[in-house]
Amino acid sequence: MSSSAKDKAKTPETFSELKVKTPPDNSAGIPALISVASQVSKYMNFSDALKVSRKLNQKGGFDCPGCAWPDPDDERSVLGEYCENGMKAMAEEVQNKTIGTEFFSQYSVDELASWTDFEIGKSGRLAEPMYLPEGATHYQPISWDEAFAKVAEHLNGLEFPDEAVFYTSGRTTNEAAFLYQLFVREFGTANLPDCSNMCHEASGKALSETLGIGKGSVTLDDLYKAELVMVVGQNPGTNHPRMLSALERCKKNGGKIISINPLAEAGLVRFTNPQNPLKLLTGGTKLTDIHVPVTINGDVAFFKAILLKLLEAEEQTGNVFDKAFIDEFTYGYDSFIDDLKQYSFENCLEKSGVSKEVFDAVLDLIINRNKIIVCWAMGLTQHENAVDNIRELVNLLLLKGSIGKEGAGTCPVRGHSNVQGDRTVGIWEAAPQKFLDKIEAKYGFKPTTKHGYSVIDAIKAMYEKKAKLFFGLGGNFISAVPDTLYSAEALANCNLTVHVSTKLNRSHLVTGREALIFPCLGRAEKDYQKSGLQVQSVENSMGIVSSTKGILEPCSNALLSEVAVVCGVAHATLKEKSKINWLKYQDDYNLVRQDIEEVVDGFNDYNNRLKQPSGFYLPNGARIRQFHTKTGKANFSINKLPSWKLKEEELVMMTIRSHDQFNTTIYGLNDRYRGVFNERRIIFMNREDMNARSLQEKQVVNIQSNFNGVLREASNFKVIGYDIPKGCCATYFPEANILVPLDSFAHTAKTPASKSIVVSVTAI
Ligand SMILES: Nc1nc2c(c(=O)[nH]1)N[C@H]1C(S)=C(S)[C@@H](COP(=O)(O)OP(=O)(O)OC[C@H]3O[C@@H](n4cnc5c(=O)[nH]c(N)nc54)[C@H](O)[C@@H]3O)O[C@H]1N2
Ligand SMILES: Nc1nc2c(c(=O)[nH]1)N[C@H]1C(S)=C(S)[C@@H](COP(=O)(O)OP(=O)(O)OC[C@H]3O[C@@H](n4cnc5c(=O)[nH]c(N)nc54)[C@H](O)[C@@H]3O)O[C@H]1N2
Ligand SMILES: [Mo]
Repeated sequence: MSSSAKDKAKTPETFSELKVKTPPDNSAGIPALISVASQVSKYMNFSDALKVSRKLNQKGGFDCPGCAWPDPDDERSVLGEYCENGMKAMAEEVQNKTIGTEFFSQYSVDELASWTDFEIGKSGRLAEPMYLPEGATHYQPISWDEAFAKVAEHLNGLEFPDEAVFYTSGRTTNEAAFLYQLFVREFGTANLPDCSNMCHEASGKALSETLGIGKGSVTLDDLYKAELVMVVGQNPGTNHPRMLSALERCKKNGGKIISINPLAEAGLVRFTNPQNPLKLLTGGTKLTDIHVPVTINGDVAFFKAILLKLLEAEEQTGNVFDKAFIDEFTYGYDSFIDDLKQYSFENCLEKSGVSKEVFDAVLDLIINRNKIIVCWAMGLTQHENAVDNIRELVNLLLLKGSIGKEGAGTCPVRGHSNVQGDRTVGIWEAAPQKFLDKIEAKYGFKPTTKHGYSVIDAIKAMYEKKAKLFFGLGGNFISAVPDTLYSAEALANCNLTVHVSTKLNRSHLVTGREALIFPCLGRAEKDYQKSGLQVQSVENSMGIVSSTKGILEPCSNALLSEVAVVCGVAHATLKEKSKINWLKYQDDYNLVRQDIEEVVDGFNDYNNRLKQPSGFYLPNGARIRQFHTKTGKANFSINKLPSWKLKEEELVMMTIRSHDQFNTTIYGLNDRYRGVFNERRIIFMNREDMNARSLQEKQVVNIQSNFNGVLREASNFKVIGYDIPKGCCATYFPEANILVPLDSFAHTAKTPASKSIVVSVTAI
């Protein structure tokens, strides 16, 4: 009998040989080069590696799929604007192995599901379309035409268009994403959940409401010129390594850096720029001036403590706040201050878990500085009160007039390389009416105005059989979403699951009754269409749109581009009913960009401006103090202190990334910067918490989460004593996703609260 969807969704609970060392206090440098060399030599052809390293993030080259950090507008390193983890991302995509009919006839779906995510990922690049018929144990080959016809038959067989769910992961380019949402809307639904729902959705909500734009306001140049950069809930040494070069430049110009994080992440402490041979020998730059070991979800408390002391100083001296800015550009100051005054400084500081000494040092750095940037990522967005976290840091920036001027502003650091662009061009289950009106005006059909499902709603709808078809443009849904076992049942309830992917992943193995895998070109590969070699475009974390063009021959002749897949599915499904000639877009992507120009603001002269070597900036109101909010001003907000009531045996757990993974793609089993080698099933704990539970180093435990009376359990994790605040612990994503309750998410944004899960730990 074949294993259940739940069994297949779980990561195997086996161990490797765990080694633990003292975490280093320096990042990048020579060990980073060694790590790249090892990945490249194991998994890539040498000539590909050479080509890729020369073109990665170069002007006119291709955009690294590793992260959304922008490339410098001015000089770019001659060694290539790449980093250790960027090259690891490439070694993963440009693998020297492919898999197709032979591989899938050899291994059943059940067997593949028993492999670790690391093993699944290293099997090779997907090279042909595959189909899993109902009841079959193995995937089998299928032609593209037949595959498109299958999707069309299922879609057209649904009772309502809302029974289909169309997920997007953030690697999809602007061109593919625009066409995809256009197809979905013409088909008749707005069910467009995306990885952003699990990522920076809370930032988008908080920033739109307070500053009138759901994106950050700063440019790289601002980072170089800031007097103070606060890096909150983010681990750039691992997840955005090129950001460290920008922070280094800021330091050189006299800027100060504060990191606010339960963990003293290595990259922030000291950084050796791998592109600077002198630094490699001399040991690098100390980046962080003050590290603030805040407790998990202690950020609102910490910011409130700061705000209270700034207010006190302002009342005494009258020169701490930027009153001219507050008067002219903001709304809600008085009620914000009235609310703030109700909090006690001591209580806030205690709740933040930060010592008075560290607090005073931080206050000292903030009080007289007026060019402040706050950078943040998942440490702020994946909590129930995530929107409050972000609104509270905006309050600080507003008091200081630190927005819309040089060297100051908001910097939510995006994850996937084009997650921001996807949203800009319409991947949005709750798109603004203005955008829908433009679609109607241009194409002559009326898109539904009903909001579609976000990720969490989509899972519930599939579980309840209200949705019956799942289509994923990229990503690894089952491993990325919360509540793995519930979500596995949700997917298994579908009639058909379809994934457009470069690599095999667990989502291909936790299927609906039937399943399809559509193999597609990766970023580094040349995209040949009728009109010739195609260029595509992406938007980075700072709102710059630039071109990306593959440089390697495709790993298989059977691959299609994402654009071609979308056009193929749309054409087969909508046929003559469609108002759109789908196939013409795939012949020439310039035509897609012409349409984007007409429908989305800020893309005028798109095709021409894309030829500029560094791309072009999209308009950004907050950057120029034009706040497109309901009040027409930048809004102060009122945020509550979260109230944590842990029982004695409970801990708060965050699920984080190791240094050797890209989300659900596991590059290797090490987490070098945290001193962990050869194992991922680990839980970092404070040593006092270990003692209180009589737990030894490397002891095997089970972890339970009890949420609203529902018990979830993840088995077999090894304990590692670590420098983490008392009452807090950490595990890796996706192994611990099984513990993240589906109903625990950010209020109003629905970002799963994967950084604050209440758990207890039991020895076995
Ligand atoms: N190499 C690599 N690069 C990546 C990714 C990857 O997996 N690998 N993923 C990409 C994606 S999609 C994203 S979204 C980003 C993710 O980038 P990050 O957000 O840096 O990733 P996480 O590992 O989730 O790290 C969150 C950090 O927040 C801290 N933290 C957790 N809870 C709290 C809290 O309550 N308060 C504070 N102040 N800090 C907290 C953790 O200790 C950790 O340092 O990176 C992108 N880039
Ligand atoms: N517990 C917990 N859960 C989390 C998080 C967390 O911190 N903790 N983080 C959340 C975040 S921030 C995010 S963004 C999501 C990530 O969720 P996803 O974006 O769904 O997951 P990824 O692991 O990035 O997707 C990897 C897969 O994408 C496919 N792929 C790679 N490149 C391409 C390409 O160019 N085209 C196509 N079509 N496919 C490609 C490959 O098949 C690969 O297996 O996970 C979320 N889940
Ligand atoms: Mo993300």
